[in-house]
Amino acid sequence: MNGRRKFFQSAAVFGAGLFGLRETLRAGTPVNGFQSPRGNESGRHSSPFGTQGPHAAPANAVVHNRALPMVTPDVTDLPHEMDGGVKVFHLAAEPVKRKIVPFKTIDAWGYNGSCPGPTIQVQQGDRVRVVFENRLPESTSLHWHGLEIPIEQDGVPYISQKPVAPGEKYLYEFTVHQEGTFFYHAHSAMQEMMGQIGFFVAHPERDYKPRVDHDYGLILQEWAVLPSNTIPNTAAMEFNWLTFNGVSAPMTTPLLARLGSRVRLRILNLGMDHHPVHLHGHQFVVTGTEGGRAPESTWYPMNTVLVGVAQARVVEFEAKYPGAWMVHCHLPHHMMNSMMDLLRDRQIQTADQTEAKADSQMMSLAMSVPFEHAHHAPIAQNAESVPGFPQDAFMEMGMDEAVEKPETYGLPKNWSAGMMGMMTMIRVLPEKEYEGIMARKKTANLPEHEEHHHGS
Ligand SMILES: [Cu+2]
Repeated sequence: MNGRRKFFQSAAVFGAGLFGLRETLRAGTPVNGFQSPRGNESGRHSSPFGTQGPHAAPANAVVHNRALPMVTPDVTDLPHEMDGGVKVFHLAAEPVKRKIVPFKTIDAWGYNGSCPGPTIQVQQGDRVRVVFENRLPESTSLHWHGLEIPIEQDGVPYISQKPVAPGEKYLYEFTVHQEGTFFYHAHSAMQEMMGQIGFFVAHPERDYKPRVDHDYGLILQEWAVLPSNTIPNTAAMEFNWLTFNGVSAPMTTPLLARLGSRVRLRILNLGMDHHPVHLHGHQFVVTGTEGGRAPESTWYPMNTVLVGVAQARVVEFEAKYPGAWMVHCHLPHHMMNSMMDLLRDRQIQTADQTEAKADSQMMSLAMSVPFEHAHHAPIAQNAESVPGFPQDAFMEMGMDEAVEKPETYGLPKNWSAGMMGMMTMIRVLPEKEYEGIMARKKTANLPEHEEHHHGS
């Protein structure tokens, strides 16, 4: 016991000074700057679509400001410019280094320095042009998943277009007559598994009812990356890293909601598995799919929604209860990070395990990772004699400081030890606390972010 206590103390000291954690975090999360600061959370006061949209609200419509934009935590929005009545976006497919947790960076492929790619948001009825550039070492194309557009725009190599060769540009242009949660992706299976996907959200011409106060998007992805390796094995059928918007818990940025507000969550899956996504403490209704809005007559209460491959599920709920509520895939192995990675050549075995061994494993981890605190919850005196031990005993690692950001402000100490894999939280906050965090975000987001902007 004594030995362990000592180890954990020294691990704490050792881990604390290792890196400039803030820098590590920022540098590893590409173009994480402008998803939020103005308007998104307050929602009612501004729109990223400005007033220049080609479609004035019909005279008889209830005019709030248009379209509360969706926020994609840990992923940025793709800006556009106007060319006459056309919204023009620039999208480049390219290799991306993605820090998925503080101690693991992978070589994924994505768009504009981001994996998943930046979120495209348009208004139903918009004419959209995407100037696409291929900076990958091989040919690719862009498929617009779920959109009813002419076959020439469908983005399937050889069938609807010539593959876009490395270094080439390609123009996509179409009118979006639908509303809903769509996505873009490469139409090549292995490229999809390298991360080539992004949201394409079409906001409805008239607001959905009831209106929501917060709108969040999560992309589910899975990766097979061997220990001490950075390149996903796209042929693997077993996955050891599971991400929301390209990061695993506890690096996922918590979603924030005002107490009493209505929240929309759009969940999109492109991988090899279907994911049952569960929300704690509240019931939700499924208000839409990858095909658009679902009629209210089809809504019924639930708290776990199965998001199948190539599907989107949109859920809404009233944030009635204050607290930090988990949102996570409920497959047990998807609620973990790859321990093999941390232990490298060693591994936790459910036979022949001793505390001393576990301690030495934790030590190897603490020395390679900027943890300020490595620990595990109490175990029984006779734990080692109980068949099956250990299970979760050595998995919990506090790294609050390594993943600290305004959205984590005020969480209980070691909160990060309880979060792994495809997991985030929605923090339902009373007005004052909510505004406090918003103020912190504003300060944190302002100047330095520009320096780390990778995109183009
Ligand atoms: Cu899952």
